[in-house]
Amino acid sequence: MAYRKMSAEEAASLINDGDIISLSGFTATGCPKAVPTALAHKAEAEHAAGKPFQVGMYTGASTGESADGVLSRAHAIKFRTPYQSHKDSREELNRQGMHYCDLHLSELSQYLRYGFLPKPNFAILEVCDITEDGKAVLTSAVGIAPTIVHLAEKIILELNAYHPKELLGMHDIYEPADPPYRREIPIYTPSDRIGLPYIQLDPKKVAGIVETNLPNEIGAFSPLDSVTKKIGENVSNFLASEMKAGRIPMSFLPVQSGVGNVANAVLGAMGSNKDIPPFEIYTEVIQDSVVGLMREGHVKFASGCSLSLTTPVLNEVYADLDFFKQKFLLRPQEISNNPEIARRLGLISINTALEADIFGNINSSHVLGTKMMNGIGGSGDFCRNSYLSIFTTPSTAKDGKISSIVPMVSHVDHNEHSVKILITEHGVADLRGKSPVQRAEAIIHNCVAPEYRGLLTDFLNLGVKGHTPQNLKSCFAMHQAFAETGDMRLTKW
Ligand code: 0RQ
Repeated sequence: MAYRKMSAEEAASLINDGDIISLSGFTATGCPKAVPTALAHKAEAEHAAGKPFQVGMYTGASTGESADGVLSRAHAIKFRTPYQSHKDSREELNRQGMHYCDLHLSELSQYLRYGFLPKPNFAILEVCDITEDGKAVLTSAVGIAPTIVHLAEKIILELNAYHPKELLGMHDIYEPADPPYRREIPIYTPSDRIGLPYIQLDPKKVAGIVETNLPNEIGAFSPLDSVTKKIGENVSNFLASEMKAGRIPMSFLPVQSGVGNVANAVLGAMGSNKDIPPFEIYTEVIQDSVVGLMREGHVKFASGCSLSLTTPVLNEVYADLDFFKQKFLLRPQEISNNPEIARRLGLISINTALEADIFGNINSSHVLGTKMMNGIGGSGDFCRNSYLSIFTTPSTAKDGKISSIVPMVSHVDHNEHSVKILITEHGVADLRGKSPVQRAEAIIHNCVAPEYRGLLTDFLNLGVKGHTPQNLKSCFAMHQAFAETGDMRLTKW
């Protein structure tokens, strides 16, 4: 079958107001770029003509400037799930210009198959190759692509020459059956292959192919500072001590590590710790630090959902594809983040908190309780099901005016029952097997910044009776102080 080649504008013209589009990719990698950009222009033109134009949008995770950025600024998104991290999309949803459903990333594909959300009208995929009989090779991420090609009425392909066709073999495409027919997912080690190296789609559904040559849009990391470096050291020293204590096998366990600057720094520190043996990664985002660690032999293998690499580092991988194809495997997020597999493999999961409370609850998503930052992402998939769930955070934000550790989190993403370890630049609080008061003591003593330690100790000693001595009257006083004065450092409760 010969596919119809078309321009991005022609492809965008097929999409109507009220349609739902669904995109390949995961973080700003592997996402279509030309068609969403043309769609944003179409929306602007329609709005200028006084006509409504908005679409629903399903993605793997966040996207980049050429999808979330342009579409948010064009006010072209009505509904969005499951994760975003672009500043303009954040602004749009926080002013309630779009409805945003913040969802565990492993769940979206089955959510769609179960009919919990409407089926998409369009699946827009970035591919590096497509055969006449519909074998599509994805680029640097998988996301929800295997599911949306089946559910969508029409498929638009962006054939992006930036990514080599030789990526064939880096993906492992597998979609589980739905209950009551689902069986175990047969992954027993991070490198196990269980599916196909391409997506089999129906060529008859392909509305057109848009040819592009565009790089991914992953932003650079902030340089390591003394705080992120110390957090990294604290995590790696803690893991080495767990090994010595016999609670992590000498061969180590597969590691999952989250998004952002802190997560990138933590992995780097693990690689340079001599007491940690070479390890495997079973995660969703593979960030820059992994590539160096692989070359140095510290990371043996990485299974993920996306190569969330900055362009220079991705180019390095593409220049040495024979080496890296033996080392990386990209899976759908339904599999990379699967609770069954996280529990079976015994993952060590390391994610970043925006805020933690003294009793061990974590807020990963909401700034000061109301403003969405990014979303829960995969942190919930991993936190609840891993062998060891670690959260890291700098102890303060905004030059010490915010304590990341507060009496009660202003929004709960992960609760005290799942969070096992909290680590800041000051130290490690091991929460395993502790009562609420014991957890609070460990967190205040080991993790809280010195200038907030007295304040939080006094909070704990306010004399509240009960299993969890939470003072309901004062538990948000630090947040309120920040809202009123721009500083959480209260003088009294
Ligand atoms: O603000 O941007 O104005 O400087 O929050 O803080 O320290 O740079 O954090 O880049 O490591 O990201 C939780 C957002 C951390 C990320 C989060 C302010 C701070 C700064 C960012 P500025 P840092 P990082 C798998 C796992 C959820 C999803 C997840 C995330 C900005 O890791 O999105 O884990 N996680 N997925 O100043 C107010 C506080 C604050 C605060 C920090 N307590 N109150 N502002 N900040 N603490 C991957 C995927 O799911 C795809």
